[in-house]
Amino acid sequence: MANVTVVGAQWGDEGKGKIVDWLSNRADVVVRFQGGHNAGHTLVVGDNVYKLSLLPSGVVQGKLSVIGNGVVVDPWHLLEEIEKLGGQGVKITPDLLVLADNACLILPLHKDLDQARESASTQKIGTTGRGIGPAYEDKVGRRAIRVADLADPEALAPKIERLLAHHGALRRGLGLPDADGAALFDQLMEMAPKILPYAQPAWRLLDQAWKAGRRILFEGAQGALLDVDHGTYPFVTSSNTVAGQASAGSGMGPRGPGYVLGIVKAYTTRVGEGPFAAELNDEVGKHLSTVGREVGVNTGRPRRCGWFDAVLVRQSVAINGIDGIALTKLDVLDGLQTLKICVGYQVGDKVLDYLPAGMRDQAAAVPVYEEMEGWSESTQGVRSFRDLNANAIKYVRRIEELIGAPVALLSTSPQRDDTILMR
Ligand code: 2SA
Ligand code: MG
Repeated sequence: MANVTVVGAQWGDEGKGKIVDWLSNRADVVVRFQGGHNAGHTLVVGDNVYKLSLLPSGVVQGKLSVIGNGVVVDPWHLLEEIEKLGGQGVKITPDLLVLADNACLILPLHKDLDQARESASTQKIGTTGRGIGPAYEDKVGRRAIRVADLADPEALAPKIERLLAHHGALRRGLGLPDADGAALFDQLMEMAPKILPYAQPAWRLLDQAWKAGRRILFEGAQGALLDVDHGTYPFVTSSNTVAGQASAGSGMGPRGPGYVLGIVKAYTTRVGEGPFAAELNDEVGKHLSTVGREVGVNTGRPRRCGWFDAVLVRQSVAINGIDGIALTKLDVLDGLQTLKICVGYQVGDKVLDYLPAGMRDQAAAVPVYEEMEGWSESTQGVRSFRDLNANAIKYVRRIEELIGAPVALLSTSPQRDDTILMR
């Protein structure tokens, strides 16, 4: 296996954690390249359930794990997560975990801003409230504090001053008290010795790993429809979530991503606000939500549920360069009499076969559905494609046809071993 990049092909929560964990076995290095601790990856290994939000899923398998430069890092959260996993018997040391020294930090003031904006705004995004957006703003605004700055207190002090000058005005506008620069400096200095042992030029380590023939697995977070360019803007996260970001967010360049595996749930969910044409507010929606246990890993928010949207996933296949998909949670559809697949959007008097870019068009899109017969048999835990019932097979084949990509993996339960390799 060459390098593999795993990305969410919908709005996140497609089951990336399980698939990355499954693939980690066959990889030498696992790399996160965007997002932060807004991600929520659940790994079920036997009786153990691991919930990760910032650490690459490879840590659970003891694989060399890298938090790349494209990630925004809340260092206090990172230390907590390391400790929490330690309590579950997963020991994380600087031999196992590498943090890019050029990654930008999420600070308490970013979280303040994220939360204050969400409560004040008339157009809520439904963010995770973890400071992700504001941290990326400071990164592209060239004001961020980066991991490497923690090793240089003399340079850090004026950087904090500049950052606070910018945040002062924003905070006052939202009725927040001024942030205390001296206290922030002290907090950072206290934390620095715990974080710095993990800090390294990650691009260099990846370059060496690549040259030594190591297999690298890139672990995407969120999903393509939450991408800041390609998603349902402005109801998106603040990073590029598509596979192309694996290059820039790790420092490996275009040779990085390799085979692109899109993770696709057999129906659709989304957390937070924003357009969702195939959303269901009926009994079927309730079925998907309850049977699929559709609740946010980090925030515990219920996820909105709807039919499979082939328009979105086809677009996702294109913008990510997806070679094959892993289809997850097919078993959640067990017992539904009729299944619908969204195959187009009616916008005004036109039927589109793609998601229009305009915010009002996205909100106005009415799904055009195709119907299929469901099945009553259980598909849960099925370990061979031939053992699926005929209607389930038809459904999977129809999805392949509509999205223009083959199903490479089929996951039939949260358990690591309930994974069918299709080709
Ligand atoms: P943010 O916090 O700025 O990234 O929020 C912006 C939008 O991105 C969505 N978003 C997510 N959607 C699904 N899953 C995510 N991760 C957690 C999980 C979510 C949780 O995997 O369960 O625990 O609630 C995630 N992260 C960001 C978010 O809902 C906004 O729509
Ligand atoms: Mg998730």
